This record gives sequence, C-alpha cells and structure tokens, in this order.
Amino acid sequence: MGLMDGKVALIFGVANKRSIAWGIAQRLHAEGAELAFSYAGPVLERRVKPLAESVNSRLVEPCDVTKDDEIEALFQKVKETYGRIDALVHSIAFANREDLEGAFLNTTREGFRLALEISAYSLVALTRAAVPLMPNGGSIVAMTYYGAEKVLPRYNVMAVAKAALECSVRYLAAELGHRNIRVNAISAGPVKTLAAAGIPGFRKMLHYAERSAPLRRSITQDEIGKTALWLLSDLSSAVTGETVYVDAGYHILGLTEPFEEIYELP
Ligand code: NAD
Ligand code: 0WE
Repeated sequence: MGLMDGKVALIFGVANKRSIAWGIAQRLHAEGAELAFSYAGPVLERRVKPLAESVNSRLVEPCDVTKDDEIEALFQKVKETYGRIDALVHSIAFANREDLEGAFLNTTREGFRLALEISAYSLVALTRAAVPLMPNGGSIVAMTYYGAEKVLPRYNVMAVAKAALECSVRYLAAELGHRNIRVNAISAGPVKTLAAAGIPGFRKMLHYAERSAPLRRSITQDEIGKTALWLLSDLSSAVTGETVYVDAGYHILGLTEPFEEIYELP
C-alpha cells in the first residue's frame, strides 16, 4: 500500500540525478505513483530518459516553459496517455549567470524579464494547463528559496523571481481551492545541484548554513522528496497556499552565528 497508489504525477525540472525534482520523483515512485517527466530541451534528453526509464515512466517529453506551443503539446500528450493527473511538481529556475554575479542594481530589463518568466510565470502557465486534467482535484508543489524574503549575497534577480513565485502560489491556491486543487511551495536550504554548483561562493554558503542551522547540518534531496510526498499526497489534505521550510530550521534564526560558541549558552 503506497500513499500515491493510482496517482499520476507530472514532474518538471529533472536535469540529472542530483536534481531536486529527481529526489521528489524517487519518493513518489516508492509510494506507487505513475510518473511523467518533462525536460527543458533536446540537450537534456540523454540524461533524463534513462532516469525516467528506471522508474518505469511511460511519458518523457521536452517542454521549454518559455514556449506556449510546447506547453500545449506536452499537456496534450499527457491527456492522451493518462487522461488526468493528480500531482504536478515545478522545480524550474533560471537567470542569466551575469545577473547572479554582479550587483543587483545592474540587472538588465531582459535579464529581469527572463528570470521572472522562467522561474515564476511558468508556474501560472503550467497550472493553467493542468487544471483541466485535475477534474477531481490535485496537488501542485513549487520549489523556492529563502532569498525571496531576506537579502542573501548574489541571489539578486532570482530572489525577486522567487518572491513572485511564492506570491503566485498563494493567488493560485486561493483561486483553485474550490476545485480541491492545492498549491504549495517548499523553501529548501542549499543543496549541491547543477543549478547551485555554478554559483561562486555556494560552497561557503552551504558550510555557513551547516554551522548555523538549528539542526547543525545541511539537507538532502531525499528530505525535500519526503516533504513533497506529504504535500502531494492526501496526508496534507487541508494544507494550501503554504510555504514549507525544509532548511534544518535556518529561517527561524534572528542571529545566525552559532549561539553556544559566542554566548556560552547550553
Ligand atoms: P537543477 O539544475 O537540477 O534544476 C533546475 C531545472 O530547471 C533544470 O532541470 C532545468 O532544465 C530547468 N529549466 C531551466 N530553464 C528551463 C526552461 N526554460 N524550461 C524548462 N525547464 C527549465 O537544480 P535544482 O537545484 O534541482 O533546482 C530546482 C529548483 O529548486 C529550482 O526552482 C531552484 O530554484 C530550487 N531550489 C534550489 C535550491 C538549491 O540549493 N539547489 C534551494 C532552494 C530551491
Ligand atoms: O535557485 C537557485 C539557483 C537557480 C539558478 C542557478 C543558476 C546557475 C547557472 C538560476 N539560474 C542559474 N543560471 C546559471 O547560468 N538556488 C536556490 C541555488 C542558489 O543559487 C544561489 C544561491 C543558492 C543557494 C545564488 C547566490 C547565492 C545563493
């Protein structure tokens, strides 16, 4: 008996086995879900296909979320293959590298537009396409980061995009609640993935979080997967519009230096 038996989940954002979306996929698969995958473009096909096959997926299709026709074509295929979906995972973000390195002040109009389109608007577009396939309700989860709320060095335009994403989650949740469609976000602490590895100073931020977080460690893809399983299954049936932190407690702190070392506390 699995928590996701008989449910179909459509997953966006697997690039490789380190992807957060892959951690989520594995937990959903272990609980009996049927998984469908979409990947960003032809370059990723070679990486995503074998992963999808390892969890017996029947649908692996490209979809660049900046293209309305690709979104439409993908959902048409999903409809033909399964007739409906129960869960959708949005684990997509992109900003131009130069916008995550320099000063936020220098963000270009085009860089701002691109980051918000791929990282935030795409949730609205994908949710709109998913609604007709969720006639009896469903659950949608998007990935976010604490930089949306508090200033962190170099997160820059991605922070603005994540703030828009979190707010979109609340507006979508309010509108779709009467259809029994729930929409939530997971705010994950730093994890070493493809999207994170290229960020200058990422390792330092990871170690800083490990020293400061109440649990005194970083988090894993699988821990995000477990929370996603909760949000995408019936276990969270009255939870919607929420941002759930999977960050070893980091976000509760008002002072991020390890207390006991400085103030000789217990
Ligand atoms: P990742 O690189 O494995 O995943 C990012 C995905 O976005 C990739 O699969 C990429 O193909 C996809 N993508 C980019 N542009 C796209 C487009 N135009 N169309 C379709 N897909 C596109 O890295 P990840 O760390 O697993 O990131 C997944 C999500 O988790 C992102 O939203 C990220 O902001 C969020 N997140 C990551 C961390 C972290 O520390 N790694 C922490 C909190 C939140
Ligand atoms: O959301 C993210 C990163 C998303 C991301 C990463 C890249 C790298 C390669 C978006 N676009 C790009 N574009 C590229 O060209 N995270 C939560 C991971 C992350 O990114 C940071 C972080 C953390 C954590 C950037 C600065 C500071 C901390």
